[in-house]
Amino acid sequence: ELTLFEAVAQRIPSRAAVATELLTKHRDTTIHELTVGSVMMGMRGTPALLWEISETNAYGIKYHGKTVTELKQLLPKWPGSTQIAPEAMLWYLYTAQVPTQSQVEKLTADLVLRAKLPADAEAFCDALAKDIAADAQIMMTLTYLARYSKFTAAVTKGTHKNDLWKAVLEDALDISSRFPMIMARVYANKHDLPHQDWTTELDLAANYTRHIGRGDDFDYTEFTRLCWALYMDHGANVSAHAMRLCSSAWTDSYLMVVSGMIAGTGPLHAKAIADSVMFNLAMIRSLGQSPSTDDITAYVGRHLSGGKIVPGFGHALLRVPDARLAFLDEFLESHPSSDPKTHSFLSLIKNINSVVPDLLREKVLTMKNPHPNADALSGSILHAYGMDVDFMMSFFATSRVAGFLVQQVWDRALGLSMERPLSLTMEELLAKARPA
Ligand code: NMX
Ligand code: MLT
Repeated sequence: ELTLFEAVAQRIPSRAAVATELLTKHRDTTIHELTVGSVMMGMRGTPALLWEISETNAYGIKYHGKTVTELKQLLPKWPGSTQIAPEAMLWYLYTAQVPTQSQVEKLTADLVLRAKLPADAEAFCDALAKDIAADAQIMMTLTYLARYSKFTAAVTKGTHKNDLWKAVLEDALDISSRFPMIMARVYANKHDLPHQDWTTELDLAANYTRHIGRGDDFDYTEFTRLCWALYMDHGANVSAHAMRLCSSAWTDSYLMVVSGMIAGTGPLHAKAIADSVMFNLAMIRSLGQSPSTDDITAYVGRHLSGGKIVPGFGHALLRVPDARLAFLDEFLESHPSSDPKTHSFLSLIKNINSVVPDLLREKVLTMKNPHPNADALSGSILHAYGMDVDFMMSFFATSRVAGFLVQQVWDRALGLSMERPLSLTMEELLAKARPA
């Protein structure tokens, strides 16, 4: 049975052959016409970045040709769990192969053993002031850990560029397990909980929930597995694009990951998860626990009249409802809360999500997709499980980062070039656009 390193090594020649064909036979073939709109409007719809791990378009995402629904049937799960094991998803993203249960178990044991932070990094993390936002503490600890980058060490040592992917894969696996470990450590520090040693008896999600004092809550662990498997990749979104850019310049994997997190702090991107929760809570404070549809419509209408964004709605790429939302909905159906207050809170969020699209259609005529995106529900479920809003971006970044690190390994395995598009002024653009 192959190890992950062997499985990646085995796949490289066939993928390198495709890259060579593209670069030799088809290098000058036109695949897209660039318009003024592409340049002026954030490159929407411009197919410009090579992506090895998924095809993401207006209709959703396929990982190596398969939908999440298909992968839910195919990929191994942990005993007693109904969710894709995130570690199995990770293996699949790296190799395009469905792993055996024992391959997932061995990968997971390896990840858990890598999770332990060096003592100086633990001390650094523990010394951070508790009132620094969780996301910032996690970024600071990752930045500190850059001194341990095996990729940087390999570059400094003068390793042949064809072999750098191996050092990136080492960093990638270290970070994929250290990230949730750091998040758990920061949570425990902020909540005065004792630290737990991670055990190879448990998968990453179960170690994480145990560390944050929620090991007995099986549904919480299941929700964690669901989200970590579901959010690993979504193509060239803002945070992944930031990481892709840094990766292209051989930035070390720890700092590259921090670049993605910084990009995620934008309210139009991952901060929308926390913002959606805060928006909903503010609405409840203003309208009470069971507002009518008319009350919700009037409240959101006033918000829109102020020229503000409703977090959790719209999408830059998807032109169909966000498939991840259906998975979150299905989770709520199959794991109803026994607490009536939580149950009614989540029912209200679902009601808000069903009322707002019509209002957006009416009030924001230019909006291309008024449906709720995954962020309209994900954070509220986490909130219902008791998670503080300043951890929410990191909770989802845990898996986005692990997924993007797969891409970084392939960036180096395929020897992709540094990103450096041309910039142009509006005058240059006008000169190109105006008829001669
Ligand atoms: N609330 C109010 N106005 C909106 C919203 C919204 N949720 N979404 C889009 N618009 C406006 C947008 O500002 C733009 O206005 P204008 O014509 O004045 O420039 C107009 O509608 C057209 O926007 P679109 O072309 O439909 O969307 P775009 O690609 O520019 O932006 C988002 C996509 C996701 C940035 C935008 O929908 C948004 O800001 N949503 C709220 C924040 C959010 O939920 N982000 C998370 C994204 C998804 N995710 O899963 O991470
Ligand atoms: C994401 O998962 O990053 C969001 O859906 C945003 C995007 O894909 O642009």
